[in-house]
Amino acid sequence: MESRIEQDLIAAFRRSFEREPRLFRAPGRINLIGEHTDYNDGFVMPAALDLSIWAAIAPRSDRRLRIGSLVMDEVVEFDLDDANAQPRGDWTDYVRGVAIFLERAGYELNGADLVLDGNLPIGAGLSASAAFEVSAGFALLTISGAEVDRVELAKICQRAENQFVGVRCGIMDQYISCCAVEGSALLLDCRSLVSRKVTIDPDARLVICDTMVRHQLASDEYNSRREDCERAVAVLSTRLDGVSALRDVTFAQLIRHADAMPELIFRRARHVVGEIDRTLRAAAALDAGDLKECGRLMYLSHESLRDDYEVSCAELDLMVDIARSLPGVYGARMMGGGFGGCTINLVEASRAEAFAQAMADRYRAATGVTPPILTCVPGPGAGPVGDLGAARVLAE
Ligand code: GAF
Repeated sequence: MESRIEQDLIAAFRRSFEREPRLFRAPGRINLIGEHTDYNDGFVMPAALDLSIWAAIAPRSDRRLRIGSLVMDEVVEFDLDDANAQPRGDWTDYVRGVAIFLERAGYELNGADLVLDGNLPIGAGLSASAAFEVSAGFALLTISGAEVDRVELAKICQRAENQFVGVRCGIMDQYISCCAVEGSALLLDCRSLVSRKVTIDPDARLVICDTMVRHQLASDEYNSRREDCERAVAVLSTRLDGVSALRDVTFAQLIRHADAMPELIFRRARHVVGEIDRTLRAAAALDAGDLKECGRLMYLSHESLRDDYEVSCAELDLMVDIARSLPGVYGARMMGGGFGGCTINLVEASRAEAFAQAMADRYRAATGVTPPILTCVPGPGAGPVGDLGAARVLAE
């Protein structure tokens, strides 16, 4: 039995294209800790949300892509053979970008009719863009008769976002959308792309609180943080052997060479080097069932993102301050790229409901905004929905 959103998508597809689609789904993500470390070859600890983007798709006999959504009246059309493809500056770029970069990677795609939509809020830092890319990529590959290599698909989706959409994101969001494991977070080494499961104590809940702040300039700020990291690496690699990313630098080495770089660049690097270390410690703490230590590291992560990396905002700081003052909270921090979006809170299971109520009340009293709050139960990665393909994935 399809969910409501799946039924709506199928109905919209039938209306637009007068035939039957297949359905694919890709989840958004949360991240326990490890922020702005992925593009520095560091470690992250994401899990899949049970909110997703779905793609309804049917193949065409020509090389055209026709893309619609539940909320968009028009159907946008592209030619897969257009050698001069330019981004339109809207969400269809994620779909078209992935198609272009799948072909550049050697896949021969069929043309297709697609309708995409989901229940993942856009611009909330829950990685809707990666979910658009991955659901479209999974769908296009499958109807073109190709095997889906999940890690390869994640890399191609990241390339599309970097080079077609123009955001120089790391691999975390696309990786977890493709490779998430139900019931666990993953500790991902963003250099080797090897991950392992991290189990969250059943006595704790991951509570996501949305500030409702959507920052317009976030992608420019994001790209500029990445350049800051590259400047730090350029300096450190002239002084230390074997440094190709901030992952290769220890805290002691960074401090020793602090005078070689501008203070701002030093602070950016201090965040990244410290955050990689915090992420590994948090994984060890969770392995040992030490929720207090994991929470302490989450608070430190927030302070570093706020003060050294400067990607927080007043509303995120307010939410973390409120969390600190509430009973049963192990730790809290801003999550994702920053400048708005959500916090992630590690909360005692028995207090999670009271926490959500108190957070909503106090945030509303301070800002006038009612924050959406949800508890994340880590879900599975992308795949086909409700057909033989789904059975195959479940059996893997
Ligand atoms: C965004 C990016 F897409 C990720 O790659 C990651 O860098 C994150 O911000 C910050 O940790 O979600």
